[in-house]
Amino acid sequence: MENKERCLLVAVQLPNEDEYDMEELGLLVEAADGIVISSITQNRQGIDNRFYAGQGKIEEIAAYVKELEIDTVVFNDELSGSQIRNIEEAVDAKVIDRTNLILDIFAKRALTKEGQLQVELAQLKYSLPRLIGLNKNLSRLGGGIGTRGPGEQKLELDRRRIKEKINDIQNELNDLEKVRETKRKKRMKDQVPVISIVGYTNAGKSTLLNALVESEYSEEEAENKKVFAHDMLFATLDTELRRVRLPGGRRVVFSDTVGFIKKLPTQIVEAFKGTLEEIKYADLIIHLIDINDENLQLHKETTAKLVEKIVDKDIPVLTVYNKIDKIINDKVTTVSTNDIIYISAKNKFNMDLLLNTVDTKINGEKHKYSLKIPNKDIKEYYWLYENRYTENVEFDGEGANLNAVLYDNEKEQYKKYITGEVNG
Ligand SMILES: Nc1nc2c(ncn2[C@@H]2O[C@H](COP(=O)(O)OP(=O)(O)OP(=O)(O)O)[C@@H](O)[C@H]2O)c(=O)[nH]1
Ligand SMILES: [Mg+2]
Repeated sequence: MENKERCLLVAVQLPNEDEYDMEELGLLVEAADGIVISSITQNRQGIDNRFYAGQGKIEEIAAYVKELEIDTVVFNDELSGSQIRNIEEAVDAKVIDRTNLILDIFAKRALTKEGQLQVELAQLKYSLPRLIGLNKNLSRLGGGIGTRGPGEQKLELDRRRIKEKINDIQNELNDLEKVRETKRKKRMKDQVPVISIVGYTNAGKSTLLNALVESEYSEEEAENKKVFAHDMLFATLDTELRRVRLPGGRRVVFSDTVGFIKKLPTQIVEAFKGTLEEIKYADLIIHLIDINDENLQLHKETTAKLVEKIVDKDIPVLTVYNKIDKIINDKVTTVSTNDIIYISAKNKFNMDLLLNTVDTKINGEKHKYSLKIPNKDIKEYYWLYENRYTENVEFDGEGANLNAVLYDNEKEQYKKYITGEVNG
């Protein structure tokens, strides 16, 4: 507890913007392992070029810093390099902005090589214009002996190095993208449909993926396939794919990826292009929403807009409301339809309904039939056993008798084996 950075949150509220979500900023600080000591909001007509907030506010912040032993002042929006330095000087504490905070959380969470490179790229892109800010600052001071010249030279060097590094990372990411593409092509060739779970951070995407995995594998196997799910913003950074069988028996892949947030910094959107663009190749998108989210509408729109930005074609979207086990607003209905499903990923409530709906969206309607497959066509049986739901299999001398689920568009193909339709 003692070692946590003590943070003061500062938001400038402009008249034409949504009310700033201080609570979310606080959750971001916690995800970065900081502790929120207090917060200040200032209503202003515009942003102050030098100090972001008004000068009077900055003095107030300086007093807070002293009084409350603040280590770090966190601002609600992106600051320029010179603003950061001006404020740091005035308040005598470290100053960071929301983008930097998110980058910091991302840096902590990135587990894969690709994730780490993406974060580094975003960090470098964030720092580049801020070096220029420093540069301006020095020029304004006019330098003085021994400051301006070398300072500028060093800056130029830093800037060049950063640009080189950005290039290197970009190349490495391009190589990794090729590996990803190869895997994707294989899935397409094998006709394995992909379902992308998207949603605002903390909606329960990873918990849902884990619930799906549990329905599929034995306890021990499932344990090994579980992804990290936690009550914190941006618990997941890397895209995770898991194979699951739909009720009709067809194998699909569910993917869980980085959560969205309002004003996701552009450096991150750009750097995480590879990860985010996986959504483009989905056959179906599950938009997962925390039904108890106080800013549900805003967060829903944020996610929808980001998806729209990334995806350039029409991919069907299934809206899924999660966490209905702890509904706090008793006015909401929880009656599922073809396009809206209510679940509890944590309690595994309505998982069958969800999987059945996904199955229908991807493969169309299905029915269960009794079949008789003669020995000469026995490989048809093996295929069905692997790829469709089958039960009550019995072999007699002539072949296999079984029940199997067939999707409507393949009924014709199996017509000659079908002996009847099975209810239920
Ligand atoms: N009560 C309740 N809590 C849930 C449910 N599903 C998930 N949670 C909790 O919500 C928190 C966030 O879950 P995650 O699965 O990590 O959420 P996420 O969408 O993957 O979040 P990020 O990876 O951070 O974007 C965890 O504490 C979960 O236990 C649910 O159905 N009911
Ligand atoms: Mg997650």
